[in-house]
Amino acid sequence: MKPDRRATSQSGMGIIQDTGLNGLPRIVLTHSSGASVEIYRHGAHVTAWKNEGGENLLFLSRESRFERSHPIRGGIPVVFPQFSDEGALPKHGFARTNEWALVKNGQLSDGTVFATLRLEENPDTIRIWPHRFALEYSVRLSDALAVRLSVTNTGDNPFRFQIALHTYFQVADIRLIAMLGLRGIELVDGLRQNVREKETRERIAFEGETDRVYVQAPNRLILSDAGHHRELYIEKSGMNDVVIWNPWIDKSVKMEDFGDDEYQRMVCVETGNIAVPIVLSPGARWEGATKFSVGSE
Ligand code: TA6
Repeated sequence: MKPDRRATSQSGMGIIQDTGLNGLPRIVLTHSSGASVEIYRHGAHVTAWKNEGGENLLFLSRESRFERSHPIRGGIPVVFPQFSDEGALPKHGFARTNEWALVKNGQLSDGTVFATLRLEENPDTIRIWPHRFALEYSVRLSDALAVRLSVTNTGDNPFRFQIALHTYFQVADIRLIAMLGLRGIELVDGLRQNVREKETRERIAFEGETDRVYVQAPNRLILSDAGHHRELYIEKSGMNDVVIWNPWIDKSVKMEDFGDDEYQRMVCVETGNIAVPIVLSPGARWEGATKFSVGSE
């Protein structure tokens, strides 16, 4: 049976907290321009970033589950403390399947609206990852979407982690997009036994399944979406690596929470620290950020 996806919503400026799909707690930020962001506390998951015209710039699968036991498919999953299956934890860690608390929200003098969410260890995380930590995630909406993530070691022993924002962009046609800014960067190709090589292309087009980590990628990248006549600008800081991913045909069919044809309308461009895990000593704090904005082509 398909999950009950009914949502209750209110409209308004600023910040509302309400109930989203399947009764999951949700936060909606609305900017005076009409742009908005929807965040589920389940995973601190940004599921929509809409422009003034109400168009969602992020991809969200029509087959996504909205259940406490599963990550949401699309939007911006927060990956922590493990990337993919590069360790013994559940794939991409546990931040995306835990409920975060809303600790702060408001409006800045320039009109930016924001919400800050927090996740700390709990008996379930301690059982699989025996560390005390505090994650804070701040989501700011202005004419851009800017997110900032921090990790603090609140325990007595050092720990190591990987972290990423697994952002799904909504594109008009995967065959018409290109990633710009990665030429000359070393990549690890997850589809070819993690072979390492240098990217030679100025414009990276998508012609099949793609799953690559670009190590020490530049801080400013462009996703050109010719079908939508727009460019998405991705600016990162404190995050070294970039992943590009599209499941293409066969993998899409195997993913039960993803439509068979949906690979044509999405691409993941992920920012994070993946190739070299971060080690935090007790009391230490790490911080990284990514800003997304849009321009016309
Ligand atoms: O970031 C790329 C990746 O690790 C791929 O290998 C792919 O499987 C994807 O993430 C999605 O993972 P998920 O656990 O959300 O199905």
